[in-house]
Amino acid sequence: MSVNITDYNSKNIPTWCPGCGNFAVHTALKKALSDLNISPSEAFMSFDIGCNGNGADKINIYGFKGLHGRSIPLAIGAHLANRKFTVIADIGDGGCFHEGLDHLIHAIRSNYNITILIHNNENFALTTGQATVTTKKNKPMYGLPFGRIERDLNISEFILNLKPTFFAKAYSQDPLQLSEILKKSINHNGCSVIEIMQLCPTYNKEFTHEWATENIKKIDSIEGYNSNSLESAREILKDTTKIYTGIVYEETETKSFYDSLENRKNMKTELVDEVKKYDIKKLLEKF
Ligand SMILES: Cc1ncc(C[n+]2csc(CCOP(=O)(O)OP(=O)(O)O)c2C)c(N)n1
Ligand code: SF4
Repeated sequence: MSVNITDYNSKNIPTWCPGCGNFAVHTALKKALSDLNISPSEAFMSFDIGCNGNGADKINIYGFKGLHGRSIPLAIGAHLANRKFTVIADIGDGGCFHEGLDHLIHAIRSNYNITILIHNNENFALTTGQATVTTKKNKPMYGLPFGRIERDLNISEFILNLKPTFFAKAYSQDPLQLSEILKKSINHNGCSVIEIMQLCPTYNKEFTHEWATENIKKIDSIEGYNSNSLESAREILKDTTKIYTGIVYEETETKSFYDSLENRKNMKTELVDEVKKYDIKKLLEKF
């Protein structure tokens, strides 16, 4: 049976601000999943707290909404329990690079077969626009009238330095490109990281569609770009005058975490099939 994009529609009405990039990100996601003929009962998404996390009930899919910054470990758990699922971790730049940074690092180095969707709107939006690591330095933000004073951290370079087996950048208002990237990331057997430059017209007024149209370039337009080369990837991320979208880097040599487990070789069952049930009544009576 073929899957239709509308199968992913939920009855809940989005509460995002008009012009928010989250609308188009959800459209891209639904398109990618339906194009791959993955039904809502074969896909799982984890969410945390944030405007992006408020999308948890806006898509008809198996899901779990957890604490802020904890979307990635939830996705890892779901994936290891049942690899038949397509697993996507949805997270904001705040949750990913502040509350939950350790999870990103270990998901990448372990190479779990999940897709991590980072909504980079350059602020903590749900809590009304505080500065994150991606907020421009010295830009006045709620609670920080003179802006962030800490040094910059280029998160794209940071991600690349962790040597993910799949790393892409996207722009929320280009859902067609994002859905193509998503399809490749879902088919990639390893940890895929997609950093989405997401419009937030409420708290990041400088990052407009006009600015993006002027400054965002597609990696596909770079002649001879080699997405298997870390050097090529470093070159384009160094260029601070432009943002490049598309697949920055990918490699298929590194085995995924699960495929590296000797004790799971030739196993026909998923871990979830092997869960045993014990009657703990007698044990509880002791207390
Ligand atoms: C552990 C923890 N720290 C802080 C908060 C408060 N909090 C909730 S949402 C949020 C901002 C979310 O920002 P981000 O993850 O970037 O997502 P966005 O809202 O921008 O989509 C914060 C700081 C929380 N709920 N839990
Ligand atoms: S505050 Fe920003 S991220 Fe949140 S819903 Fe509004 S536009 Fe979207």
